[in-house]
Amino acid sequence: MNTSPQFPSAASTTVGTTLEEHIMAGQRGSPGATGDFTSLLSSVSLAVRIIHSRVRAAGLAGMLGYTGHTNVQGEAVQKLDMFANEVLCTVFERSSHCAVIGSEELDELKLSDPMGRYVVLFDPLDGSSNIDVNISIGTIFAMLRVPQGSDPADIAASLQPGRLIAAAGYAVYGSATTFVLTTGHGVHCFTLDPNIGEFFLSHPNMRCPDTGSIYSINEGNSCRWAPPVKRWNEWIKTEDKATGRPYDHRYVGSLVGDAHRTMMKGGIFAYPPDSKNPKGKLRLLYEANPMAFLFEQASGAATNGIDRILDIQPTDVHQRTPLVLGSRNDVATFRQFMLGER
Ligand code: AHM
Ligand code: MG
Repeated sequence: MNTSPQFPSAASTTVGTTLEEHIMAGQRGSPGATGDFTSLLSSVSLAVRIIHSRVRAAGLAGMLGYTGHTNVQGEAVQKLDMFANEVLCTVFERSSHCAVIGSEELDELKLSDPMGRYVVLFDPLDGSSNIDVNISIGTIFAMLRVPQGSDPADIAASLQPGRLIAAAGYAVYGSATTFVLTTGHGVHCFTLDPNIGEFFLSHPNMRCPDTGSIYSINEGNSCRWAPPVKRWNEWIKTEDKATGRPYDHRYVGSLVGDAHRTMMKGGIFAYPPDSKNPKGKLRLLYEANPMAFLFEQASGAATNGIDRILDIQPTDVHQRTPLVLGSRNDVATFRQFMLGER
């Protein structure tokens, strides 16, 4: 009798597929696809690998003669978030498929190729306050189609609700560099092999658990919260075996880090409004919408505390919103507190 372990055959699993193969398979499965979308996704992957390489060297910036503002050649050393912004703008401008570029680091939308069919919106380096302390940071992006017959120069092309997103994703430059992507057919996570510069599928079909046991919020802001948020916060810390409370508390302070943990382990991340940030802190177009699209694709949920993030009609490119995302049951419980139902 053969007692050797049964490994899945290479053909029976998609784990190990490269990001490029995954993107190409998506194009083959979409009859009539022009390849523009595929090409834009490849551009993001290239930008993320370039940013990864600079992030990994960031710790050396204080050594080897770097002064902080000029390097050994006397050239100005760019801040990492500015560098990431330029890399993304450059790859999208070169792609010729991108009509409009919007970035958290740009004051205004940038018109790119008038023939382009896509709007790309991104936070080039999320969690930038964590750069100098070697904690996970990341890149967040969303791609939308320019609505048929509309002029990309018209700002309305970029101010679309998140439910119309065609693709969204984020990269985490953490203990490994991972790239989490959805094109509206589930969420897939790829891990970078830095030696060969290739992303490999490591977590296909990610699913955020329906209920978790971790809550993530900047508790230092608690004195500035409205009473319903304070009540929810007390509730989640109160012992009750039947409902798995108290939840553990984790807060990285980089949305990509906190959201990625929440996606993998479940639970809830919240950045509610407070007296300092009455409209919330996070940006609707560059942070909340892409994350909300990913969480809904992974069976999770994302609201502003009450309403679905993806239904918000943006009115301004740099608009902020409260953001509550994670396991669908945990997000629903938070909503009950906000509505006074608990
Ligand atoms: P940014 O670094 O792109 O400006 O993003 C804002 C960050 C998020 O990554 C994170 O969730 C949040 O701000 C943390 O804010 P705070 O330090 O107030 O807790
Ligand atoms: Mg950010």
